[in-house]
Amino acid sequence: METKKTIFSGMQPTGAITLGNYLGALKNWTSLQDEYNCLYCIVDMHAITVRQNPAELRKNARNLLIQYIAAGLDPAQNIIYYQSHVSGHAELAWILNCFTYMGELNRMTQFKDKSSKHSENINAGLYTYPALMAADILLYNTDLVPIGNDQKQHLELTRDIAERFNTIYGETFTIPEGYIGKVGARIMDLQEPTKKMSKSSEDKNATILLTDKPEEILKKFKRAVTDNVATIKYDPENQPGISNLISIYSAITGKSYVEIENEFSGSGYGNFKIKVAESVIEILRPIQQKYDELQKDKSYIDHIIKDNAQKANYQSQKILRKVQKKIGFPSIIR
Ligand code: AQP
Repeated sequence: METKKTIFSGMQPTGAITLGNYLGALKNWTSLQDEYNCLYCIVDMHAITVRQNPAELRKNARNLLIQYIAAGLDPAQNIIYYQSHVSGHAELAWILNCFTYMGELNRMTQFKDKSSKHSENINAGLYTYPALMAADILLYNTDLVPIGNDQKQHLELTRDIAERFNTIYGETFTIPEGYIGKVGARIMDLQEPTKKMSKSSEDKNATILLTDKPEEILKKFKRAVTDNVATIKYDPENQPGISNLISIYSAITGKSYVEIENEFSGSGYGNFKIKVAESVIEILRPIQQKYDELQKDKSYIDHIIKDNAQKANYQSQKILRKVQKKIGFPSIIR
């Protein structure tokens, strides 16, 4: 019998998730669940590398878990869980920290970016974030990791750490690969279309949230920054705003950029913005309905949280024990 490959991915509960998180990641995850064993984590331990309000963090984490399910991830088929409920992540991260060089961490562009954004709080967790990410992935013998471009460097480091460990102690970790499937769209900020749409953005008009009401979505698209060229053409360098709207419309409708350019040739920006907004409203409508229903079913969600954490704990213990034995930690006497 051919065993299914394992996929691991996660999102940080650093805010309400955006259309960028959905089109770039979550939407694609839902198409993987039949073919792979998937673990989708809510990486709350990563989130605290930036200062969080505790009540907000707890709320965002629960909402994110509900959004995973509302967007189509089946909790009976995928393991959907909070990182902080599986202590193996922290335990393996410590071990991997001892196999990660400072020179490697110094090269990570995300650390440079985040430390310049949060210059008042450049903590050690932000610096060693890639070792925790390596632990997330290696803890489950993950084969494939669907990641955006911004995480490629971290995956490379994960592979290096795993290979280093395997060379010293013998075959232990599966060496993970990036998942090259349908490439998720990179969605840009509606107000500053040269930077990516981010859930932690301060400008409410810059992001579309998965929970935004239809009228809010329409309003935000109408206010989206465009240009004076007056042609609907995919040209991110010269027309970043319009190109972003094209890529959103393409990710939703499955139409190519050229098809979209032809469909809207001669059309004004105002009309195009409305069409894009309507497509977003329609794709989010069933997700929002399901999200509202799930929010009311506290006991069902609590059951999923408990049940999936148990499954993840069970799987993680196997590899963690193996690693602990290989490095020479004494066995626990039961
Ligand atoms: N704008 C985007 N377009 C496409 N994909 C995106 N992702 C994030 N933003 C976009 C993808 O969403 C997943 C979750 O990422 P994360 O929660 O680990 O954090 P992030 O990448 O840092 O996302 P944000 O929204 O920008 O969060 P903050 O504001 O907290 O930094 C990843 O697969 C990512 O590629």
